[in-house]
Amino acid sequence: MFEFKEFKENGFIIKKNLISKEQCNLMLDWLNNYKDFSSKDLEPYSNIPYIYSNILKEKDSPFHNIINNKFIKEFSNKILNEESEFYFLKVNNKSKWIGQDICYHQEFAVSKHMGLKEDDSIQIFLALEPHTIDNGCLKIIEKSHLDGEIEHEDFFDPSFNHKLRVGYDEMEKLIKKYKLKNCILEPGDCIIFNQFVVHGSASNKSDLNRKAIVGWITRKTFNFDEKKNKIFWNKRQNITLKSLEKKIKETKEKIESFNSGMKLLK
Ligand SMILES: O=C(O)CCC(=O)C(=O)O
Repeated sequence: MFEFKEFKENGFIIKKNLISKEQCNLMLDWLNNYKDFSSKDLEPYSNIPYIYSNILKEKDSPFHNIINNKFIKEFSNKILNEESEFYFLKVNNKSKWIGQDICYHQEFAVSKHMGLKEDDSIQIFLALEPHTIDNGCLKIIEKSHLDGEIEHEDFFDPSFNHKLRVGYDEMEKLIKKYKLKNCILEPGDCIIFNQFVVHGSASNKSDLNRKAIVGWITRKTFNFDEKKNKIFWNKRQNITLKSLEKKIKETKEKIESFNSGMKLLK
């Protein structure tokens, strides 16, 4: 399989037309009737969906076709050297006008706290709509998996959720060695990538939505390490609390000193 060699060398493959445009349209229609959102599934300060997480609940959901896709099954079994299965599957919507950016990261920065080891899992990212530079396509650092685990720094999204980000200096080091790739995709195109590949995406200020199916595939023998994950989860909440406390203190100081922050010329 040619793709196997490519995956090992570049850390990813792009499988064009993995599913047809008709299948994508069927899935988009299904999502139009989806109502199972919790508040964290919505773009902050709006009612616009960001995540559709319960896409396999109904037996006749078209997303079962992804779980049973022959190419994905054969490819992941070969890469992971064992019978594999989906660990989760969801749809991300980077909404037109307000869709947020995703900081550069490796999946492993999070997955290692679930008990996953090196080369234990792969990620799929399948476009349901056209992905362009304008609507915030996925950007990957080709071959960055060759550097193994890269240091991440603490970061927060606009809803103050804790994120792990590959920082400025690390990105500068990477770009001296590897290329940045804009993953421009048509509906049905699928990227499969190694969990060490550094990736992120810009915000969507365009007039076109950018939906993608996102999933992790792990070996069937993988056991989720609940204890380890709970320690990580607690650590994240404490980092968030500390940062919020600092922000509150700064805001109080600002109120006391009233300073508009602008350097006025008059
Ligand atoms: O939707 C995107 O642009 C990025 C998604 C991603 O990085 C992820 O789910 O790990």
